[in-house]
Amino acid sequence: MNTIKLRIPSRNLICALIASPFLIGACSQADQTSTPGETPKGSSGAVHASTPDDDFGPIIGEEHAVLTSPPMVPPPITRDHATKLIVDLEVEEHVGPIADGVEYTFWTFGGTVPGSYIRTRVGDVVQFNLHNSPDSKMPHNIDLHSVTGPGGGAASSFTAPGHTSQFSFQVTRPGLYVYHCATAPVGMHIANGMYGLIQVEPKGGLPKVDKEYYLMQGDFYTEGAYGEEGLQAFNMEKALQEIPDYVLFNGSVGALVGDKAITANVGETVRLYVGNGGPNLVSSFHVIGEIFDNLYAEGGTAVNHNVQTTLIPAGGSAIVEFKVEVPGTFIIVDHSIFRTFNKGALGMLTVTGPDDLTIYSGKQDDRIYLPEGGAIQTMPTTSAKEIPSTRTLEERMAIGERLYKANCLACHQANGQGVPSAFPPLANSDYLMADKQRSIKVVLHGLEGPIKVNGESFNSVMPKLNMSDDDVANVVTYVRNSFGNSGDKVTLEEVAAAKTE
Ligand code: HEC
Ligand SMILES: [Cu+2]
Repeated sequence: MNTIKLRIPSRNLICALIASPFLIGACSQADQTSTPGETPKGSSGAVHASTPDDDFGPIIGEEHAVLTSPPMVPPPITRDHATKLIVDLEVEEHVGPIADGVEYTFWTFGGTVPGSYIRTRVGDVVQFNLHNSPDSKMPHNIDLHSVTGPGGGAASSFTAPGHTSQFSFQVTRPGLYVYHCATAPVGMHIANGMYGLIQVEPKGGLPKVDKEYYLMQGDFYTEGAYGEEGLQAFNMEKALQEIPDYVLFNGSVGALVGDKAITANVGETVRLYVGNGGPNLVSSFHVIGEIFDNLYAEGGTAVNHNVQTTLIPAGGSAIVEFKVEVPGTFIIVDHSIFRTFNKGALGMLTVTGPDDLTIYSGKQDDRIYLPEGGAIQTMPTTSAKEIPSTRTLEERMAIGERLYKANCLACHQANGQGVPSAFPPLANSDYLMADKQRSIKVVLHGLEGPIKVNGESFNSVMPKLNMSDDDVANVVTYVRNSFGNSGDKVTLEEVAAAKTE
């Protein structure tokens, strides 16, 4: 043992000094096998040493995963072996309330924001069937942070409307993981609600508690300010500036308030599985009037105790546990507190039962915690960037190619070939080439409704992309001179003209 222990630091030092990724891979593998027996295996809730437990036992049988909508979670897993776990998750786009009198077009995993809760046991081989509803306008995919593999499954799960993708992965590390859509524009898919949690239970499960709930924070960016009535469109500009109108638990203002509050009885232990979908903000998660007895920080294995507020990164999670000792209403907040009282990040845990005047004596009045209402928000007006008024065709092609890859490729594909019945081709597109002004307008404003491209009918939505005039000129120049198309350069004047028409 002594000799092994002495070898480790020196090998690590060598590994750290070697730049080759192949050698580093070999190093980390050697590290894993050189410390057998030093880690307590499968001890749930314990702080693990560096060596993960990769002995999952045999995979026995198969079952269909129970999926639940927030704030509920499926029952704890009781089987003592890994299995083949079949998950069927449907992506669905719908208009729903984001606040009283305010509607938003949500894109969802399983019809809710956050998406369905998925519960697995370490070692399970998950067969994932991602269905994209035929009513969807967009392709979607899924990146699960519990997956070890490129893109977390994103590349294998790109699914056009009305299609199903299947892929499999083994869950090898216990914890609480975020999943989200990773289809470009990624930020927009996440901002529209495409995230949820997948739990990987350790062998033997987590310690038993009385109540378990599922909460997930997300930030939303709308054309209108907080509370402005009507159907509100996604606002790319605010998303880029990271100034949300709404910061929410479970997808709408009041989703966990009043008779929708989560509940417990005095004396019970409560476990909250908390995620943060972002896309931008980090949460300072706090329950007013409680202390987290146990905190699985960042959804990992190490347990901290007696914590008041925990940071949950965008794309991260936490598991918090506490015993409720007195009755009352406990307010769940993001302690970046304007988000709570002015942007909607407020939930409630209602605890019923007898008072304990030693622990807390005093009158409670939860009215003082109710949201203060809409904040007055003025959006900064954007001033046009300084850009050269003339660019050569070559310059516009070079910049346009980069813009195409970042903004258009996800839908129109690498060679502009599109996706049958979902995204029209730009390659040899008669629609694109017939009318230059019209093609500029498509990129400026997006496009909705029936069109014909090369004899094929499309009736879908292309989102507004909020590009500068210069970038519109660059990318339209690029697509009109690529993939078998040939046209001339698009100028700033032509973009300006298309805007004013
Ligand atoms: C989220 C998917 C998506 C993205 C991103 C996207 N488009 Fe589109 N695009 C569509 C859809 C869907 C249509 C058809 C809309 C309809 O049916 O009315 C379309 C139509 C078009 C058309 C007209 C039809 C044709 O094939 O000629 C052009 C031109 C076009 N897009 C260019 C672009 C460019 C350039 C970009 C990047 C700057 C881009 N699109 C980004 C989905 C997308
Ligand atoms: Cu998506």
